[in-house]
Amino acid sequence: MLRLFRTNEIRDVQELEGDWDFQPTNGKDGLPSRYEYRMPVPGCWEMHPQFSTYRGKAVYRRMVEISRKGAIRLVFKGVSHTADIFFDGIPAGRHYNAYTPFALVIPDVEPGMHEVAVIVDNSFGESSALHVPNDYYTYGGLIRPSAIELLDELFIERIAFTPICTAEGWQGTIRLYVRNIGQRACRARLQLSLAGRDIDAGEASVMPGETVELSITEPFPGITPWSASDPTLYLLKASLYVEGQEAPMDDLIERVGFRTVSTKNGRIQVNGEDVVLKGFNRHEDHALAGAAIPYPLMVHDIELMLDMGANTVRTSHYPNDERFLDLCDERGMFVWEENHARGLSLEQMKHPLFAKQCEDCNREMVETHFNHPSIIIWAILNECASDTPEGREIYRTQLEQIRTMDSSRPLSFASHHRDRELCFDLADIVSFNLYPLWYEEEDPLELVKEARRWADEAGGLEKPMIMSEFGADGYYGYRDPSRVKGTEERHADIIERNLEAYTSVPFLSGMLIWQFCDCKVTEGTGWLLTRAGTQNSKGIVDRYRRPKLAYAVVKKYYAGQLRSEQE
Ligand code: ADA
Repeated sequence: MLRLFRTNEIRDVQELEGDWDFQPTNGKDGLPSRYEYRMPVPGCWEMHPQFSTYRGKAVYRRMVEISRKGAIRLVFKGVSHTADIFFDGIPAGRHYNAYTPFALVIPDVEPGMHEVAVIVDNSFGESSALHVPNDYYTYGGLIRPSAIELLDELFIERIAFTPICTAEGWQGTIRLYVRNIGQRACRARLQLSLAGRDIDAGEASVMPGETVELSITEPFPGITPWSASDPTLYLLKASLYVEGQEAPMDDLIERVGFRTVSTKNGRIQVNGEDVVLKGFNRHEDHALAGAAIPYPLMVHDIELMLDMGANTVRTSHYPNDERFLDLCDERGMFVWEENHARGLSLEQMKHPLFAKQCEDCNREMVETHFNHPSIIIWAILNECASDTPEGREIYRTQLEQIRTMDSSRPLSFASHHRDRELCFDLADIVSFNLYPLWYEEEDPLELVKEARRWADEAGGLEKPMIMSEFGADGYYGYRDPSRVKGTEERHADIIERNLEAYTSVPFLSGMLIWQFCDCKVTEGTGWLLTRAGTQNSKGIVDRYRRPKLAYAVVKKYYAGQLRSEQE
């Protein structure tokens, strides 16, 4: 299942799920001559008993049947972490970053059987600026779905929908991107349907090798807006006609919602109404599935969060699987989505490939996830060097890059620099990662008030503020009346003291617990990579989703609070 709705009725799309041939290459280059193993896709190789700690290169290979002559497009929703794609043994493209989708077009494919092979590499190395040993685990494999699409010379590459609320009612700006992969200039006509309206989206000439943008803004009277309590979604169908042909050549279906996000008077508004974000940071990690979380377990995660009364999830620290974002759209769960970076020092940010790898990640995140109404915040660079003048320039560049692509959502970044932060003026929302009662013996109420002062004095005056991380370790099953650090009791106490403080102050627009579920971390040296059990144990549920004592505490504050707000 690529998405939770059908994305094409005309274009022929074949999902490449199921068992692929698999071979670790143990450092050797090129494709192997023999495949000894089978590996499920989507999946992580760490789920195979022989590869539970394998880090390095491995090849996934399968045969595909192409039914007609022409171009094909190979779509990968997530390969962890670097992918080298081969079609019939010939290099077809490369992609860096586990957490963003990418696609490759291969022209002039003959009908018949063909080989698709992917060299997957999750090792750390000099050519990787973002993927470094860290407080989470980068699994290996084709961790998200993949597909093969049959194309003609013109196709709709993507659609970007922006809802607009005016005094006259709801409108939508729809931008369509049509790409010519053929040999001749073509004239394209686009037809749209959305919310019961059929719309002529105009015509354009597209030269070979070119991608052309068409944009229209239309009124959509009588639609029901998307909100957390009533997450109404609409299918936006685009059909592409080529001059001289009666039937459409290609189509693309997106799913959209009408809602606005704004920041005024120090608060965050959805559809003009102030909201307080109550939720979790979540790593895509599960004891039985690694980063390739199957759909029923994604549903389980979101149901657990809803059961506790949460309304928000932060995709710490990378863009998430589109099926999970689809689910958030459907269940009315707000999303803070961020690019892939955690805790990089200025020296790491000066890596020669850092700027390019971030720019690609930002672009792929915003372009591919643009239409999810649940995403209400884009963020960058969790806990990086935003306390230095050089770091500030990098933050400025990346925030500008995202703002140019999408000015309809507020931007933020999570900072742990306290009164040394230099970038609050660049963002729309100020966000703090602070761990009172865990890393420091501080009082959460005093600290949150102090954080507001730091923000006000450092360019964040009158901007909404979020406690984007707080929490404590609690080892599942370690219960002891002593309530020492690490017990479930102490974990629950610390979560309670934090939530008590954050729900009591009038100036917070959000609180996101670190974290929803325990997650595996990279094994290494130093305090971060030698965490007990090689995992970050600050989850409210463990890696199997078994609730710790803190679960009931969260539910008391989130679900109880939400109920009393409605009354
Ligand atoms: C940081 C970081 C998280 C996690 C957390 C912790 O704030 O953003 O990824 O490492 O601390 O558990 O200490």
